[in-house]
Amino acid sequence: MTTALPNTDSDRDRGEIRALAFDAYGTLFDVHSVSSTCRRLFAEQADSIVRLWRQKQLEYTWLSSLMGRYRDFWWVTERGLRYALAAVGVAAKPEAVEEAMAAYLTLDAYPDVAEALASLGDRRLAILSNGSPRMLRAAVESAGLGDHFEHVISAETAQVFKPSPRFYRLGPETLGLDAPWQLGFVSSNAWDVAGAKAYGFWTCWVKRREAPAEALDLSPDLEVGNLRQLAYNLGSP
Ligand code: 2OP
Repeated sequence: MTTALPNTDSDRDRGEIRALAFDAYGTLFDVHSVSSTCRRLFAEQADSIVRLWRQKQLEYTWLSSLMGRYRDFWWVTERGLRYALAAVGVAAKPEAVEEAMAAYLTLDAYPDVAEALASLGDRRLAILSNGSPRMLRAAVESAGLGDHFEHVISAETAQVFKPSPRFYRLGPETLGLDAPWQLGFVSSNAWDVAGAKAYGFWTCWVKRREAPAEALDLSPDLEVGNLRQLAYNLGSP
């Protein structure tokens, strides 16, 4: 049964979409699926570590871009983990840090992803992510999603992270689109959706967690609860 969906299409016309680009971490891949590894490594401190790890990983991408000191997503991810361990007071052995980091290369895809990508198969699909090329290649292969994407586009090419316009520009450039609104951008990270909307994309927010929308003047063109609802809303091109 297809659930009735809030039709929150706003000013962008979805009919102009020529390609869809997906955020990776939190949208296609569940960053909290490192929790089982962290629980084995860090016991009762694991949940605090995983939450702080994701928060710091993102903060370090924003600081890196604002300072003009790009370091790749693997580097900021490791520094975020080191901060989280120190903040929670866990003195982890180097091999434990390595094992937790390795889990980032094999994150679980959310259960709705494969089916939704298959049903969107008559569209041009890409990933547009902060992830380093190696991280994204590993996660896509590990989740068996490789056949769905025409391009896997990494911040590495722009040497700057989201929400910089210099990052989002990679999408239309790589896909050969004439205008930003011909790209439909899909993310579960509301701050990422705001940045993509500011750049001019048609945007869909996949509200995977109970959290309010950003209190900014940049709302998504469509809000869904999962990627199946996105596929249902978009239908065929
Ligand atoms: C991304 O995949 C960090 O979720 C963000 O670009």
